[in-house]
Amino acid sequence: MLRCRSFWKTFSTVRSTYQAKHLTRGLATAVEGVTPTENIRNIAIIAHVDHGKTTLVDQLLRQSGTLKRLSALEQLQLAPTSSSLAGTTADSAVDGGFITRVMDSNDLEKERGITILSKCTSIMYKGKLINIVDTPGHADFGGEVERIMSMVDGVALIVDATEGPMTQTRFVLSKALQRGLKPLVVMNKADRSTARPAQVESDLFDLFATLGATDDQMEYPLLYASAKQGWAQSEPPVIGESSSEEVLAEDTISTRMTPLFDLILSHVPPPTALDRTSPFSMLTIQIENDPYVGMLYLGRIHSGSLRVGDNIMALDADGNECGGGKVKKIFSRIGMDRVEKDIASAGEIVSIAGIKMTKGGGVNVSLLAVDGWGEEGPKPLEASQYTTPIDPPTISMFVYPNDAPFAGREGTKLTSQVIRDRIYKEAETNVALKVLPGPTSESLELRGRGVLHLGVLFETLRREGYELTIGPPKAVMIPDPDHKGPRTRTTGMLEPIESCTINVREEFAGKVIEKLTMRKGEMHLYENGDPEEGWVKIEMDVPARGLIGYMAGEFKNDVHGEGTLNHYFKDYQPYKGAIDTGRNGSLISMHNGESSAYAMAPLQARGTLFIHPQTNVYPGMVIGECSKAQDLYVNPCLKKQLTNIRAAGADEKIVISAPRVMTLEESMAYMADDELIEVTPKSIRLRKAILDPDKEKEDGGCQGWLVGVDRLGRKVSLRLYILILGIFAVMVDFPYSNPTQISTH
Ligand SMILES: Nc1nc2c(ncn2[C@@H]2O[C@H](COP(=O)(O)OP(=O)(O)OP(=O)(O)O)[C@@H](O)[C@H]2O)c(=O)[nH]1
Ligand SMILES: [Mg+2]
Repeated sequence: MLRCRSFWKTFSTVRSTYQAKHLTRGLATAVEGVTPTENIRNIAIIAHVDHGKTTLVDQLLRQSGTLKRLSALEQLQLAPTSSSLAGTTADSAVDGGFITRVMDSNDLEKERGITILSKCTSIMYKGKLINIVDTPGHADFGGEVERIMSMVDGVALIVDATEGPMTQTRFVLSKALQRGLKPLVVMNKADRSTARPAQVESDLFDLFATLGATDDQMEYPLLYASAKQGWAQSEPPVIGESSSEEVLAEDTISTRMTPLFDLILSHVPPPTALDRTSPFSMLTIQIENDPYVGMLYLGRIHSGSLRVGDNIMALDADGNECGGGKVKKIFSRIGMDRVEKDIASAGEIVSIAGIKMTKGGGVNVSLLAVDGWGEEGPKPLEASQYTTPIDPPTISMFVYPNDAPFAGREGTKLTSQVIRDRIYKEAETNVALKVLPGPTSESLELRGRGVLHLGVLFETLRREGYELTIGPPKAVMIPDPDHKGPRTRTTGMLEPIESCTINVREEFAGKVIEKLTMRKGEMHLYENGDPEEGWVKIEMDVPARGLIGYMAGEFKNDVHGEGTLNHYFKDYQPYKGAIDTGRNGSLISMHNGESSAYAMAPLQARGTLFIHPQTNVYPGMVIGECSKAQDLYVNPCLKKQLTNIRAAGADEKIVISAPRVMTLEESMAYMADDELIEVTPKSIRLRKAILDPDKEKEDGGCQGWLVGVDRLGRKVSLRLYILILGIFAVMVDFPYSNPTQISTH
């Protein structure tokens, strides 16, 4: 893992240098000055996860001449050695002499091989400026798709020619249709022998109809393509022929994507409706931090023009001034490179530097020219009008400062105040993230779209040097408006339900259905695929809390790695009752020290271990999963007593199996209700919320007093509450505080 990480670090640096060098400078002249609106196209690439969006953008960058071919020496320097890439999910770094996955530019994206943030790039084609927004396909990052919809005038919906429309295809298409955009469809991966274009085409048509597309939207144009091989065509390929790779001379660039370029120009409307004569206005969609120029506010200019040196103000959604300043720099993009501009006008997608936000300055803030608004004065652009409504977060987690015995050993940012500041800053740009006060003054409640959404945030924080403790993920419940009578935590409450589509081999279907039914899932479709291939498609509605533990790990085991489970938020339904996931208890260390192979060997019979020998442990740290449904306190630090007596035989050889090492997201999905995860730059440790239950019983600050339990199952003293109650009783002349009344009974 460490080797992979260090490889990626070096690789990223080298790659960024090459990216900057190989993005054509010729485009810089083209985007200089004001681009006429009829020469602009703004398009988003949307799809289900892994359907090939980023690979398609790579091809558009290459075939438009924006990305240059690497020299032989550069290719050699970038080519990964087989050992350095072992265990990573990303494809080869160089393909056909070009850098791949240009848009997946941040470290986490490169390591995981997925897109996490929406990003914008530009290309020039036939004298037109095409701004392309690559979006993530994973359900947890759906907020990223929603937020960029207002910047574009068209979308390219990518669908895998084998898999067909999936859950996230439905989600992103519904968002595009809601905004009234007319999608063009690219059936990608048409080179694969498993492609079934006719069936996928029919499924797509049904999906458009089900989502209530208008007549205009129903007449979507469709191209068959292979982003990997770099071609697009209007006819379905003849299987066998399509997969033949084009052989090009060293310096020739393929032009086989031409049908797609032409379709973008003809199908996506230019932003001509936007008014360039009014004063400047723009809604910020994304905020980036640049070490040289500071905060950059990205968006599509809604009206007017902007020049370097102009004074602008920032208004929040309620019209309150929340910042402003003199424009220092205006940037557009080529590949992942920024290109400076002196002037930009309505319809263009730009980042602006020089604005200082005073309070609440995040996304959805309107940047406006200071003058020229007439008597009415400047008004904020209504976010609801220009952005797509963001679906509610479904998962909630509590975050605390790290208070475990090893706190402060590995991180540099430890206090609740620095953690709080960083998380509130994140919430300004991470539109699907909600931050609320937590159960204690030092804690926060974070609400997000899924374990991966919040997991990526925690992973980012630990890389920045933060140490935190996080509580178990819970589904966000909302009150049922139709419920009459008293409410409890579950009575009168609605819980989020996820619609799941599962594709598995027939022999594993029973196991998956059984597990999801145990988790209160309801099946409403079981469809046999091609009998020769033996795959089935299952659709089930499952409470979000039931999916939390199942998605990460257990599902993969149940289907032996062959199968997919995709889900999207369906609706809120009445609480479905307690879920027994059948998780076993934990093996918990009761000693402080270094674990030893001698002590761990016999523990293997008690369950599965999570740690290696020579790992530092503390009392209350979870070191494994017990084979029974109960927690077991063990001593993993026991050392063999040395004596002076020589034994006749050799010592028995100690054999320790490889521990089960979980990633942060796997740990989040695995943890029990009374457990916490300690997240530090170097370690992810599972621990009990109460580290030492015996000590807690003895003192814990609650001796002899009434004891309450907080939302994490931790004991809290009710001393203060009793004191307040007492004072209150005296003040209101509570009957029992009157001695005469007591003596009469
Ligand atoms: N055979 C084949 N594979 C493709 C094609 N396009 C993409 N792939 C592969 O599909 C995988 C996913 O491609 P990406 O471009 O990362 O997919 P994505 O839609 O950007 O994924 P997310 O951003 O994570 O949602 C990679 O392994 C690509 O090499 C294609 O046309 N044919
Ligand atoms: Mg991608």
